[in-house]
Amino acid sequence: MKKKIALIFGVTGQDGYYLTRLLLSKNYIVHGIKRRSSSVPTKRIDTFLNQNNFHVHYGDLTDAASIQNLISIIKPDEIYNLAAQSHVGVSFFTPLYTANVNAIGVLAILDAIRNSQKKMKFYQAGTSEMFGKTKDKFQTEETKFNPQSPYGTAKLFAHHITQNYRDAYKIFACNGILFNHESPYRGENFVTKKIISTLTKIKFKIEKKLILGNLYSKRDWGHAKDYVEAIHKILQQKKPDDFVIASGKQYSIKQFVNLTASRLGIKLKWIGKGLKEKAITSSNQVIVEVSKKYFRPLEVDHLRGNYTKAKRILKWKPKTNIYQLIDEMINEEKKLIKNLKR
Ligand code: NAP
Ligand code: F7E
Repeated sequence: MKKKIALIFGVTGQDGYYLTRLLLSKNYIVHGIKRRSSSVPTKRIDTFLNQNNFHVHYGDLTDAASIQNLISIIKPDEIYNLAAQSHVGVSFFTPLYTANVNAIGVLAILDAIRNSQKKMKFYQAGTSEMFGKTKDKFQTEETKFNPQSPYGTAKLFAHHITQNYRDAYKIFACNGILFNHESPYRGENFVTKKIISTLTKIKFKIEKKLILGNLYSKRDWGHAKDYVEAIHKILQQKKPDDFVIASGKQYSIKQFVNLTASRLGIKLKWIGKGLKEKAITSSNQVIVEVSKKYFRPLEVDHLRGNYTKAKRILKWKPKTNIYQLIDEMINEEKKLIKNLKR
């Protein structure tokens, strides 16, 4: 049987790593796009670089010509757009760039697909940040969108333009609406990775303090490995459609700190309020503090997804719970620390 060809924008990121691993295990030929950068950007996917079925090309979502060229040369069966300026906080500092990549870049891919002779399926990496400030306790595919950041707003454009191209040009184009998903491959400046990495280093006396922003926002966290399985399933359906992918559970940042500390065997006591809130150990060492620096001009207070539609149609459900996720991330940090000490 002819091997399927996949093209992944964002192959060097967290989800790019897990999706590449999944598609190679399913015997796909995988092409990935990397940006030019001053340091080597392929750290996460180094392990695949010597495989015959894996190819990496230069390209950039802000360069429509590069997208058009790559699509016309590679002629993929499936295109996964995971590329984005993916940090919500940073999007307040780089709003135009974020919109160029996360919104206009998506339109450039869709337009290249529209102009192609070959039929191609398209997946767009949408986000729970599009719900933003929501009154709904659980968010579904029907929940009203109300984004609270340049990131969420740009992603909402991408969501709608994907639907427009699906309807107008009969392209097999789908949106995932993914809630937060984490792993040992998560970027260093997302809150789960930051908490786990810093608290593990504090446990091993390599660092002294974890400094965070808003402790009271609540998120629905799953494992990236499970979520890329849903992404793949979305493109294997008979009809193109949009799906919420979530765990259905919700924790605050403070609860995530407490869970991580307890898995590491660190006893914490919280004292103070607001910017003076702190966590201290039994020997009165302050190990968690709050700083204004990490607050955003607008916050999304709570997100919790309802993945009923994905369960019914995709036969998907999350496999990893928050304790397993935290333990896996802690174990990876411990390995890194061991290597550092060698
Ligand atoms: P990530 O680790 O930040 O990866 C983002 C990828 O996009 C990286 O490969 C990055 O390349 C690439 N990229 C950034 N700007 C680009 C540009 N101008 N042109 C081409 N590529 C560019 O993000 P992730 O966690 O894997 O998330 C994957 C996608 O899902 C993103 O679109 C994100 O917005 C979305 N999403 C993520 C979550 C989550 O919780 N993880 C939830 C919902 C939606 P470099 O490696 O060179 O930076
Ligand atoms: O923040 C709070 C922060 O940056 C989570 C991206 O993958 O998921 C991610 O976006 C919460 C926010 O993720 C710090 O204010 C407190 O309330 O880990 P985060 P995010 O903003 O939810 C969505 C679904 C995506 O689509 C995005 O691409 O934690 N918080 N203190 C902090 N956040 C960070 N980063 N750093 C702190 O020190």
